[in-house]
Amino acid sequence: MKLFIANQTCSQAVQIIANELGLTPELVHFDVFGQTTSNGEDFAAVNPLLYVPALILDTASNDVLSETIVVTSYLADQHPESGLTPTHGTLERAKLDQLLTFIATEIAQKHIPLMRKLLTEAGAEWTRNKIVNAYAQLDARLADGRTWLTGEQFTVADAYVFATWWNARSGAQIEHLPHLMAWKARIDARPSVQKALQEEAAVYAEHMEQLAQA
Ligand SMILES: N[C@@H](CCC(=O)N[C@@H](CS)C(=O)NCC(=O)O)C(=O)O
Repeated sequence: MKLFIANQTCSQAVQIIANELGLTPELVHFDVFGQTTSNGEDFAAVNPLLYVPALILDTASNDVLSETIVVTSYLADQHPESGLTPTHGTLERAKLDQLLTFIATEIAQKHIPLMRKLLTEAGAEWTRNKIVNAYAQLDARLADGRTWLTGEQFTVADAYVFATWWNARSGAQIEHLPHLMAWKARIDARPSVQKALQEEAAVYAEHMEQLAQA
């Protein structure tokens, strides 16, 4: 498999899940600003929307999966024994999908115009409040002492929140949320997460070096 990632983006969620499963996709870095890839491939041919993550599967027709929720859930579903996703069709799964959709729409996508400084002052304040409220919902889940967002089992939802932890870049203040901050310390220490960050940094540095020498 080949996974297209970008530095400090939601593609970390797929790396984390791959690491949890012991999968080792080839990592290709996409520079979202210059729009080049670390292996010279044309990323537009992989995902015309130019969004990471995009995963090329080892199927006969090299199918491409995109959308963070879909890629992470697909990989986890191939390994049900991992517990990273509950079984399709169960209420537990519906609740996980509800949480993943919430993370995508209320956290991940709301950060992007803030990070790109595309909003008016009023728009930025409204959006930051929405993000803080969304994180407060996650904090409230964790208030009962659970280790991970859905209970004692680490899931794709934990990986997704980690991968979109952009509050410092967007100016959303969430340091007052104690349960969420404790969750962050736990996930920072997880080996699959540390490996993802190290491998992302390595492929990013290699790509930047190539560009500097070009
Ligand atoms: N709907 C996609 C969006 C993914 C997305 O926003 N990717 C960002 C990085 S987190 C990206 O590739 N941005 C490139 C750009 O905006 O040009 C998903 O949920 O995976």
